[in-house]
Amino acid sequence: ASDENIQTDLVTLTRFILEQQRSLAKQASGELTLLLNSLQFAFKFIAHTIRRSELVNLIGLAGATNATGDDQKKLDVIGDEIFINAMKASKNVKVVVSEEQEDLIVFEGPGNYAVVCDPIDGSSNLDAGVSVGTIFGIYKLLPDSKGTINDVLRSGNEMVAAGYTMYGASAHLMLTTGNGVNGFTLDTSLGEFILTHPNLTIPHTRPIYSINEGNAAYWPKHIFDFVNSLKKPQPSTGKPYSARYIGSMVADVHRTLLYGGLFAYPADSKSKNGKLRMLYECFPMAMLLEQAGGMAVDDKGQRILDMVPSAIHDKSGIWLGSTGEIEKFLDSTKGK
Ligand code: AHM
Ligand code: MG
Repeated sequence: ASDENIQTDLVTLTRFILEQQRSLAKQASGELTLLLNSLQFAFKFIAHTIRRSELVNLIGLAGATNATGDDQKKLDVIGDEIFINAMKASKNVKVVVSEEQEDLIVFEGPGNYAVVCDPIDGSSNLDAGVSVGTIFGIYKLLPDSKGTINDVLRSGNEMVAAGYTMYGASAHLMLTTGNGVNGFTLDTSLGEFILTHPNLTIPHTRPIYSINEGNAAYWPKHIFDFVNSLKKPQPSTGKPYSARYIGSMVADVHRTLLYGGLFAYPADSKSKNGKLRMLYECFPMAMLLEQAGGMAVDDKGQRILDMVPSAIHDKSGIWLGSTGEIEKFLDSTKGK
């Protein structure tokens, strides 16, 4: 675009959340706004660190002890530290649950929120330059709580906000505060997330399935049969589904949100409760998908957001995506 065509009235994430706060007069304490600001700082910092570390690893820039990365902190540890420090500094957060921390963290001082997160999900893909992401969900503390495990052992329905940032060719933030989904893209020169996908909705159907078929021998028969049925020419189109699996949840869900289709990680005889974590992987993605007009259920077809974890790192099987595709899965699970 020529200079004359430059968009000069950008909606930054900060502007967006301030405007949202003003329109939600009754909850306009501004605390969630401040918390979202601290979150976006963590995302920018992690995005920058991932970019930089690729170079550090490849050419051994100053500060790296060796080119193999042995003496460097692993990126998921750095991501975790960045996240926890940002939440601590915000003074609006009392409780943090991180995939990288066995126990719940409770901060001293003020704060009315609990944040659950996977700071760098899909980190096994990092060395190949595949997109990874931060997944997060936010609960308001229970009335009169000073911050305990009960603030996070709650159903997904009680989350007040959730989303992810995918660190790919650009950093993409998909956010819901329970009022639809909005997508932002980081403009690195401005240092701002810019609203690029307002009111995002997922296509109602799309013949794409995304599942690790290497586990097929461990699946229950009805799941095996269902996935097989997708590989046969479909009555409506005469063509089979396409398979797409990156192996990085944020990237697979991102594609599913934008293009439609089905993403699943079911439980199997090897991983009896599935692989993905209920609190900070399944719930935030389920909330986003539903807010975008899609669905998210477990292997038995129960709604993900209705589940209640009994421990912070509990897992669940998950099927999420376009309503048309999930309904097809639900039909196939009836009575199984
Ligand atoms: P992680 O939290 O250890 O990174 O694992 C979660 C990742 C997800 O991003 C992805 O959907 C899944 O593991 C892929 O698992 P698999 O390699 O078994 O297909
Ligand atoms: Mg993870």
